[in-house]
Amino acid sequence: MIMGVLNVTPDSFSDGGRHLDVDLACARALEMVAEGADIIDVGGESTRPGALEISVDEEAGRVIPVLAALRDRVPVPISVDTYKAAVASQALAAGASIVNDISGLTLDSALAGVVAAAGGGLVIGHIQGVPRTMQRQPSYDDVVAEVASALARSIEIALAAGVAADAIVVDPGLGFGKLFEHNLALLRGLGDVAALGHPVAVGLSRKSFTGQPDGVPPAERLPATLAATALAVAWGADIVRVHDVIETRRALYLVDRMLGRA
Ligand code: HH2
Repeated sequence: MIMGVLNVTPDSFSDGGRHLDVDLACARALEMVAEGADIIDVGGESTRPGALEISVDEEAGRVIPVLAALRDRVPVPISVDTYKAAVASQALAAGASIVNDISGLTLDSALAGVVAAAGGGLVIGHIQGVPRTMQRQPSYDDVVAEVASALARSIEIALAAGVAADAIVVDPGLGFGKLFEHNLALLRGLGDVAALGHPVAVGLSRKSFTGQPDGVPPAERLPATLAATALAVAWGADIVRVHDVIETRRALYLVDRMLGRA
């Protein structure tokens, strides 16, 4: 499945500032659906390395009007990209049916209960630290084992709060407190994440590791993004979170055919 990224922020590293206006955001959501997106992921706070946390009111003020406008116009599920229970609760009431928590329930302990009460879906991501400082000194002895066991702990918390087992997706959190080699190890080890028994999402679209070794800027990272996305799907990703929906759809058509899956 393709999860199309819609950042309603001034500062996201790739699409920041493009969809701050509600009409522009809706237009991009509808465009992504027409291009083949299976889920639209609406975010109101950038979690790029170094990003500062914003208030609940500021984040909700960005995403809620967009969710309300999309509610009856978008024929696919909408997720809200937030780790804050107070934002998630308003978003679920406004039309989102999935909460995409990059922190895997580590930054706001009330989030699981909010998702459970609404009967929503939950994407559990992995992060080491918090966005502001996560890339300063990420450190692991065995990144794949540590991420898998942290995700397993978060799954337990979600289940204990009443989130349905079949509504949980796991995500290794590429770039969230991870060095280049950590991201590569996690991609190679996606099978261990899949072994947790839930669908696996990955977000690698235009992230800085796709700009190596030349340090190319986000606008020039699509070729490496598509190559890595193809391998991620072959290695176990079920959902890919991307900025470039039509390009991904075309690439994955061939990948699925090559894998004998379609
Ligand atoms: N990455 C970002 C945001 N949300 N959600 C999931 N499940 N997985 C990810 O890897 C992931 C995510 C960061 O990317 P982006 O939204 O493009 O940038 P920013 O945080 O600057 O808004």
